[in-house]
Amino acid sequence: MKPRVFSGMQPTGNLHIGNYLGALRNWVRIQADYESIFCIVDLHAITEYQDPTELRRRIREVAALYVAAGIDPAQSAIFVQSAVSGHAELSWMLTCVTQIGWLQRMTQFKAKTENREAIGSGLLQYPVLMAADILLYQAAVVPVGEDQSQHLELTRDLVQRFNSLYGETFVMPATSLPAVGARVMGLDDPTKKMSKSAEGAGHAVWLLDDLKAAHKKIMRATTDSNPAVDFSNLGDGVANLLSVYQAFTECTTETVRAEFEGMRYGDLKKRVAEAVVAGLEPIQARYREITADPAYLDRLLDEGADRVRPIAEQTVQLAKERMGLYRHGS
Ligand code: ATP
Ligand code: LTN
Repeated sequence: MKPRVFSGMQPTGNLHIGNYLGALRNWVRIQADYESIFCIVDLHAITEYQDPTELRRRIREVAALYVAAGIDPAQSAIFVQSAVSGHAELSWMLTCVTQIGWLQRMTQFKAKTENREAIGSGLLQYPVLMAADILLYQAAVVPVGEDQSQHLELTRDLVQRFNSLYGETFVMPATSLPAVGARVMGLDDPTKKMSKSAEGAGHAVWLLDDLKAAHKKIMRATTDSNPAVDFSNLGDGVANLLSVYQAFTECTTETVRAEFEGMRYGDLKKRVAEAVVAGLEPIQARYREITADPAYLDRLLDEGADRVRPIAEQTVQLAKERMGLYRHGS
């Protein structure tokens, strides 16, 4: 049997090229080598208020983008987290073996709660739910962008703690980061990670951006006061553009160096913009095809949930049995 891979994205906003290069494209690449399970994590999304109508729409949009980017539903299961009750159940069991201090140390929690007064406890619990997602399917590999590394370390700590308290139960999952594009930075501010929830029209290129608009955003990206590419002195903005180019064209670092050393920023941006547009065009074409038939997506998500539910149920039973919960085990 193939080892399992699990990953997910929150339906909290438009997907951007960081989500694609950091995670989604890696999923597409490895899906054939694993029993692949890809989730739309709506329970994570509600850790911050979401307008219900908008959330419903976004769930379908993210699902359609998974397929448009190349996830093959015949090969990989695609489903919505809240359709499988085991996520919430296992999350509670794991909560009880998690120390509050582990959660308070998470940089994402700290960043999201900085200068805020009313903080929902879901935000603190967020990494426990993420651990439940992964452990529910006994996933061996979790392909994500770099910002999720710390959450995966916490998942491994939880496996260790649970297994040592209750006996071997969960598979230890490994993190898989892409070689290039694991942390795409904002176009308007290359010191900040490109993010779904950031404000600012020039911050991110969305996967569904009008292609002309996408081109324009790259042309307007923040660089630095140098006139041309100098590899001995690369500013953050230029380094980000070069890695976006390398990720989209799948060329080597040597090729990038040879092609761009000494090139003026205006010309560099044009090349990067062309590479991004060429990468987005087929995704958008497939997206239009997929969304032309709404029933297709419903079917696909129902089938995905039906496929993974028995695995989830088995793990929940096992965890209950190990913990001595009512009527499980002898
Ligand atoms: P938000 O910033 O609103 O929390 P997000 O853009 O980080 O949202 P997520 O749903 O949290 O999006 O992330 C989905 C996947 O995309 C994760 O695997 C994450 O690591 C990856 N990812 C997110 N942003 C980037 C980025 N800028 N570069 C590379 N990978 C990214
Ligand atoms: N926290 C992740 C989304 C996520 C996830 C997961 C990723 C939820 N559950 C399980 C990998 C495996 C994020 O990208 N913000």
